[in-house]
Amino acid sequence: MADTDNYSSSLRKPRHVARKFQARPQREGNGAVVRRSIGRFELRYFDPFLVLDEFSVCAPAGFPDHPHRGFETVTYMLEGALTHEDFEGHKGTIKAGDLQWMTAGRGIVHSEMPAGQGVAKGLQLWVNLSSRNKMIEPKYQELQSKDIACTNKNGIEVRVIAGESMGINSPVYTRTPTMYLDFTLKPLAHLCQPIPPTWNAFLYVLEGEGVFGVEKSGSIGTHHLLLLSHGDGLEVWNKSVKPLRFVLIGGEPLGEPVAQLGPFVMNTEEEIDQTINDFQYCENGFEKAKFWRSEAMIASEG
Ligand code: FJE
Ligand code: FE
Repeated sequence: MADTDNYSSSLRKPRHVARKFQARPQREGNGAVVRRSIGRFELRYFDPFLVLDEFSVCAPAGFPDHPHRGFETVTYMLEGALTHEDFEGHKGTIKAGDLQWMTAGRGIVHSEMPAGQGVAKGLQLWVNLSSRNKMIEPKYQELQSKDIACTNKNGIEVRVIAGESMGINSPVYTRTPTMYLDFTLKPLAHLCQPIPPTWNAFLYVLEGEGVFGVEKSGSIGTHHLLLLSHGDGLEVWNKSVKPLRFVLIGGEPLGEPVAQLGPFVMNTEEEIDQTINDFQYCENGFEKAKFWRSEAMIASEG
């Protein structure tokens, strides 16, 4: 029997839930609401992950012109649509099921605003970059919903945002090795997903409720973040009568010092001071910030 079989347990050391956090709504950006799990006070950093926000935003609220340096933002849409535009002229709209994997590298200034009148919901994950990648050229990897690899077996549907699951691979290149899987389990379905043993991994529940790690443990529902212990994979059971949807995310820890000032994430305070300087004087990657404002910003000011 294949050792990736997701039906019978094939794990030597299953991971269990080490810590559980409930993500409560808070204000961010300009009138937007996020449920922040990673990145809040009690959970500053889960190497290599800096932030996980479940966002919900309706015009005119949004995330107008702001910078990033030193990490990647991964925006995965759940509902509605989000328009982004940056100071290089890169612009587009991502819709439910679409993905934008943005490597900010040395610098991006952009705006992220809901498209049209409905609510835009999704997840935004910030993945840290290693010191050797912090100052690379910015890059986008964008996938429409129809181009995201997915498969369906034994009551389990998986959409592979990054990494590999159930024999399916994502085309996304992750500079910091990362897995990002969106699972939906029908009632009675049982999942057994391998995870590289040295990686940090967590999951976030989007719909329904599930039993994670240990079969006899209690069910956990929406807006909960579960940090997993070390081990070679995760087992999940849907013992409810509704579908269970969650994302499972893992990454190789960088093991480097983190110096953060909001959307700037470097290794040392000196590098943060340099970044403030670069941003203020539009240098070292922020040149194009000098005369740029987003169309969204211009429109809102009339
Ligand atoms: C922000 C720096 C930021 N969570 N979820 C500071 F980068 C942001 C920011 C976001 C964001 C954007 C989207 Cl589309 C989704 C997000 C933070 O843009 F709000 C502050 N205060
Ligand atoms: Fe941003």
